Amino acid sequence: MAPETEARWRSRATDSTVLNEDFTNQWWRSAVVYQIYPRSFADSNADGVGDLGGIAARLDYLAVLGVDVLWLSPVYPSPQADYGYDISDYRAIDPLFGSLDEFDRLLHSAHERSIRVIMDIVVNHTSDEHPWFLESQSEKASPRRDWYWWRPPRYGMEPGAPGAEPTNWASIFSGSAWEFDHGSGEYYLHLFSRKQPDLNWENPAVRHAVYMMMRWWLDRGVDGFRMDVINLISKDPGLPDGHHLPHQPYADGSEYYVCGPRIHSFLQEMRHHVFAGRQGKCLIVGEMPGVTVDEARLFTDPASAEVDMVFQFEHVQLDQGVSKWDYVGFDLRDLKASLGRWQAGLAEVGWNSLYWSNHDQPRIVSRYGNDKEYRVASAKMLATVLHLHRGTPYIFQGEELGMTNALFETVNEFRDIESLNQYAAITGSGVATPGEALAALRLMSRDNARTPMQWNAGPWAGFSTSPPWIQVNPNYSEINAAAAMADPDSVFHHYRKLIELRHTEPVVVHGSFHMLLPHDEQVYAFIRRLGDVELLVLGNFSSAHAGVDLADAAEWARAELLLGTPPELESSGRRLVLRPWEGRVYRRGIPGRGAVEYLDPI
Ligand code: TEU
Repeated sequence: MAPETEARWRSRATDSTVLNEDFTNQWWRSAVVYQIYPRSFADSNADGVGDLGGIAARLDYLAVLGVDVLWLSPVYPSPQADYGYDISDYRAIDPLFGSLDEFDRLLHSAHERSIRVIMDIVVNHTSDEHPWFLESQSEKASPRRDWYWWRPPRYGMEPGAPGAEPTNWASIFSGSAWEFDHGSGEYYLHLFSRKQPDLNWENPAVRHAVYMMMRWWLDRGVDGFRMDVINLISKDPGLPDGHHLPHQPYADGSEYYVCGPRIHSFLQEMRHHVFAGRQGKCLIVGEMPGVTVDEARLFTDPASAEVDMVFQFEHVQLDQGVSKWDYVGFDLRDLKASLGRWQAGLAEVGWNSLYWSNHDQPRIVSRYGNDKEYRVASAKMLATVLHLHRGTPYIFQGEELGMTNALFETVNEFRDIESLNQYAAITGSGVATPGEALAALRLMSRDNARTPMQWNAGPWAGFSTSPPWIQVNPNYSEINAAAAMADPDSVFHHYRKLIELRHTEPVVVHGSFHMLLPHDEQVYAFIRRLGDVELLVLGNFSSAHAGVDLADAAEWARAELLLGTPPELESSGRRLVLRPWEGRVYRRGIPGRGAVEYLDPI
């Protein structure tokens, strides 16, 4: 990396000398990451599927937005059974997306714009078409047999018969987590689809093959990795049966593979072998379903030398009951309790990632916001509340436009393996009618996030000149990047301002976090404090005006309004008033720190 570019990046790191703590090695604390799902971002060769050429053509858009890092969902060769999260060659680019040369050019163009690029690496499992698995499956004596989890049928059971699986574990994509291989008469483990066999990280040869591959991409200039389900790589080698779930054909085995017995030693070994000598240059974020606050402290404590931050799932499962398909409604107090706990838990050690959306979650404005009358207001408010927490924000493509969930009429319009497997499983077993199954998919399917990026009001929303692989959301004529960039009051420009704030205000990056009004059902309110600067951040999660009862409301009402629109209703001494779905940010200097003392940091 050219020294001047490094210098320009370091200058971006908000002046941390204020705190005399060396954050320069943790540049990502003041960075904002933009996630691209290449299949749905921009198509440059008219095949209806997004590609690297499409991303390259939109780098200036991303530079105007002001993001610091691009996270590319997988672009490696893949049979696309799980749209790239099933990799058949780790050291190439799928022709669907382009070529290695095109990738190198994209990387260079991004770096020229001071935008880093991290790759999505999927090493809990490979594709069943990866040469490693094909060789492993070829014969029991294969030198790669132990690269995967092969086991004989359950003792005394007819091979291939229901119940003969080595354990009773459910796959995360429905059905058993074991696939019977007629050729060898054994089963192989796949926590996701049968086309995604799990790698056996107990085998050091597997681990070192992965480390060499990751170094290969770093040597090529990439700036780090988002590591897919990385807390699932260590399984309890005894492979015990899991506990049965009501009305489910298979059991929950997660206690034997989520944050398994050797997870910390594997991640420390990975960090050492892959990132030694690259101190402070890369970002490593681990996706960790089921991770707890205490575990995240260990994973992200710099002293552990494992990962820089994790994606936890608590705040995106609050509206889910026994499964993601069992919608139970949303209560703002649950959200504040969850995010508040993560803010407190990682206040002294480690670091939080901050996200509402990604390629696995429905659109947040449709989920926790209001995608009808108050779409713009709620999209802005949700962004304000999230981006001003302490941690690194992630924006999923289209979130900066306030894109909404799609309108899927029939099951044939869905493309996602998780959704289609779920539909087949619950309608096939009679647990749900097709109508009930479809209703659940409409709410929670990952396809809600994967409809094409809406660039303009032209054909196919400007995503492609050909029919896309998945339908465009019909509201693209209103919601699109061209219209948003032309409207200074748009959700896009609001995100731009939030990113600017993170780049210019040390309190946004380094300030302590203090939750307010935890029991208020309408308002999300908190304080950020650094030195003698305080921010008050407010968000109204309702379609009604909301009062904010604070002892020093009158003082805040006179403070500087950093973001949001001046209040229409006069604030009384003890109460500020927010419009429906409004977000607002005040800043004040703490005079002689005599200011009102709030709740201790929770
Ligand atoms: O997701 C892991 C994961 O936890 C999700 O499958 C999640 O449970 C579910 O989708 C929530 O609805 C990662 C990738 O992000 C996902 O796209 C892949 O399908 C999965 O791993 C397997 O690689």
